[in-house]
Amino acid sequence: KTDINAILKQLAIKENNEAFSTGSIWGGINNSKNINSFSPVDGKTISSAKMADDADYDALIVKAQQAFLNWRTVPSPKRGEIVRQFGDALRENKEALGTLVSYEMGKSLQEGFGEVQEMIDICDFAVGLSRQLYGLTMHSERPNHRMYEQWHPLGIVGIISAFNFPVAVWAWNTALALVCGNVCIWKPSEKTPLTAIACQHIIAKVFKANDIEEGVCNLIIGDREIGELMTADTRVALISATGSTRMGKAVGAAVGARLGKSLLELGGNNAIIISEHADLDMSLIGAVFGAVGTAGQRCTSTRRLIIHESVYDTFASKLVKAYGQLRIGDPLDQNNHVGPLIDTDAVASYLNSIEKCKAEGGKFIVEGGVLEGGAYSSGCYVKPCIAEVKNDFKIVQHETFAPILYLIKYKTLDEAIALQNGVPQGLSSAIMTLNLREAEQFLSYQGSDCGIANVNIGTSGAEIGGAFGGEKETGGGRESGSDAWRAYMRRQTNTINYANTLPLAQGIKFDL
Ligand code: UN1
Repeated sequence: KTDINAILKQLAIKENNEAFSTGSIWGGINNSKNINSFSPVDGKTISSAKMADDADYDALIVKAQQAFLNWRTVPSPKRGEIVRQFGDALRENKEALGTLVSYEMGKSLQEGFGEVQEMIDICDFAVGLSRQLYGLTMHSERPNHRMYEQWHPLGIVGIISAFNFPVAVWAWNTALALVCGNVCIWKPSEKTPLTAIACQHIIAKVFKANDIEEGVCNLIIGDREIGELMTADTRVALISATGSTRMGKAVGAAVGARLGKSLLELGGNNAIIISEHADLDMSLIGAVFGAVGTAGQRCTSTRRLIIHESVYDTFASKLVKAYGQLRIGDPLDQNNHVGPLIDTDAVASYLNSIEKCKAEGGKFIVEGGVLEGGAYSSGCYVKPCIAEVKNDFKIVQHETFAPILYLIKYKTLDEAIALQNGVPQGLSSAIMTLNLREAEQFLSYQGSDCGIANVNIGTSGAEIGGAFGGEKETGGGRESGSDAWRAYMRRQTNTINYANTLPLAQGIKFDL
């Protein structure tokens, strides 16, 4: 049995949940407002964290601004070395942190460990990147001139993260932002403050061991008001926000109003097309993991299956059988496939979506419902369910963060692609097919309109090496691998004249 108290102790939460000695955790000292961290696993309150107020926020910004002045002068590979040490510290704490993620957020232990693995992977990626922040050089149109571009740090990067990946998304942003020379302020989800405090302890120790001043990596525990202060603040150069489309629109508008930079990772409405040329057994694993993994609470969760009419009945019955075998329960017990939803509000929204789906004519082939009593006493455990629907149902167009899977039938690939694209969101997509023509059409300019498009892989479980993000209401931002680092830097074009005359561009003559 998992000893949560020992884990809290290892992560320095129990004995000191206000501030680690290297500081940078900001919670109001005279503030009576606390955030309770409640585990959806057993309904218990794990601990509480103090909320920061406006004055804390201001003090924090001043400290971060000060820290930036020095941090930007540390050579990037040296910053990479600190991130390397952070990755090692995560390796040491993988089990404890992964377990706390599972307990505070409710995802399965395997997925909790997987989330910490993503953090380790992005650290490794960022270490290499710290020597590869390349700019281009260009040929000037003028003789004896040199033109090139450099990438400079932005300053303060504000990170607003969601409960579903309570620590990995922070690490994706932080590891890149740090090697790029920025300082960070993290506002985690109010639903998962303890995993955030644990991460702050881990990273603060690394900074301290390297004699780096406080203020490079900061954690602010607060509610929406703190988020609003950050988004409106011209001292925060970039806001990287992960969450619902509703939240993202508010953040995008506030940051846009001051012409700041934002990187938005918002909702998805991810579909897998199951073609008549699909390997159905492989498709089953991708579809079921995509739909019920993390209890359907990933941005990349599979919400819709678009199935060819010739394999529809066969595949639907495979799904029903597979759902019948799912074990729902304590996510810390590795025998279970599906853990709880994050809280009872999420359960209410799940129930509400099922009702709406039925009202629009959805036919459930696997019924949903809330599990009660005994091991389910937190009230957060629900049954993954499956409904046959039409793509244009209002509820199908909407992202419900819960394990509700919608089935849609198609005849032609063009129709399937149009259905797949026919939603406001554009994060992840997939096709299951062994037919090359179908696969290539799906990946082409006439195919999926999403930021992520896979063949013979489900919609969730992206690796950190690729750029992560999506189009349309998903917000357009890209995090993690590829050249996503550019979002954390400002580009400067430099032209140097080493001639003894000053020719003007475009051949303009201007003699004095
Ligand atoms: C998210 O759901 O916010 O692709 C991120 C995946 C994970 C990340 C999901 N690597 O499912």
